[in-house]
Amino acid sequence: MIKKAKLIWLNHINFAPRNHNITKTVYFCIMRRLLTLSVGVLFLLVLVGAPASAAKPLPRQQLINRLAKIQQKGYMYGHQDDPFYGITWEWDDNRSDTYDLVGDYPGVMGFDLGGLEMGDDKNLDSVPFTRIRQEIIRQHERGGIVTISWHPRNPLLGTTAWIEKDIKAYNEAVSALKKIGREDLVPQIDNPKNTVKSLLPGGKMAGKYQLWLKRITDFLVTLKDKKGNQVPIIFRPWHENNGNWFWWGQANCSDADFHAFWNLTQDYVNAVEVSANAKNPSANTLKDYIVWSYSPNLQGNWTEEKWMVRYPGDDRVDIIGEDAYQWGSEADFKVQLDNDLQLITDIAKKHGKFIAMTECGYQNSPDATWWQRVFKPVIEKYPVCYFLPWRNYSKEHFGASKDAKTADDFKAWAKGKNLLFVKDILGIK
Ligand code: BMA
Repeated sequence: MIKKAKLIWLNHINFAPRNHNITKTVYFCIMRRLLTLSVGVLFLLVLVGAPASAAKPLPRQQLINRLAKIQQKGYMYGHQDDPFYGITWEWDDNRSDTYDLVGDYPGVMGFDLGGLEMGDDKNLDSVPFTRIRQEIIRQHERGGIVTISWHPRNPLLGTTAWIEKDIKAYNEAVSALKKIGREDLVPQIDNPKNTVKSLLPGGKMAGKYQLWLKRITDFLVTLKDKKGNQVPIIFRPWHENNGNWFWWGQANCSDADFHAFWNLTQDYVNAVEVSANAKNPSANTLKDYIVWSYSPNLQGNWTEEKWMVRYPGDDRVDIIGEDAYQWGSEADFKVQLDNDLQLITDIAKKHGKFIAMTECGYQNSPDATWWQRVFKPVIEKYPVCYFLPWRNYSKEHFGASKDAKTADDFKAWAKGKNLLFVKDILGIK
């Protein structure tokens, strides 16, 4: 394009001198030579510059560029565990609540690696990792986008990701044992608030955490398309870290330890080598395939200063997400969501990042008009790149489905131009 544009410019420029003291013939002869010379130089420049300009952007950059273009068009629908089960079915192949309702797959599909760190065959929601791998590749090959979260167990206590629940269960067991006079059976546990610290270099569980990271990355490097190329992903570890429910939450580890932990995780993952990509030889570590998403939970009254306390840094984050469910009243939810989206939009603009609703929904969809009446008017005020309702299964569902009360409302929304599914983003590379 540049080459052509320059030539056009050379052809159109007015070379005629204002002062006619040389003949026209001599003048045009000189100008023709100059023109030939310029074209030659231009040709050489193009040749010399060729290797640099031919270098393809890294796959992670391609995904970032694609997100930017998609965002111009609208916002994508995302859904957790979409192809594994829905409100009324489980483990069918090639089935999706989203597809059954709107005839297309979510633009973004979410998958969770919780349990992989233990060497388990299935994740915390009973999805076999072989199936997760297969569906990640399928989503990529159909032209959709993949995001991965991780709810690992507590490495110090050997329990779950939910430290609050674990401590409650422990305390209940202790009082039950005390009641029957069997204090001697009370298991001695480490202080749960030391969990993150124990994983850092020099910590009691530092070696175990290296093994966990190895298991996670051993899986990530197997995400290859039919041509053997690594699948680019959005990775979203240590989410909802401003809450107190996860062991990496703000109430359970210091901000300094959180930063050290994020960096340790990211630096390990990024450095892992992947097999060669013939079309893009410079893409050779996981770093080149991962878009990093940082996603605290809905707070409703953030200040920028408070929000920034745990932000890993501009060189470490590409997407600023937020997990936001309506648990309480509709009025509170709307105000809180609006406040938070305003704040993260401002931060994202300043720092050159995307924003996304990395988890969301209203559990079991009790309100038939929730999507368009409550959720849509708020998110449409902001440049949200995608929103991802959590999983649909019989006991707990958040996403679109013909089996949910919200089916008609969501279907009507999906008919509009802004809500994007895989077919809507296929042409956007
Ligand atoms: C939570 C719930 C749990 C689930 C976990 C990980 O929000 O949906 O039932 O195990 O996410 O998917």
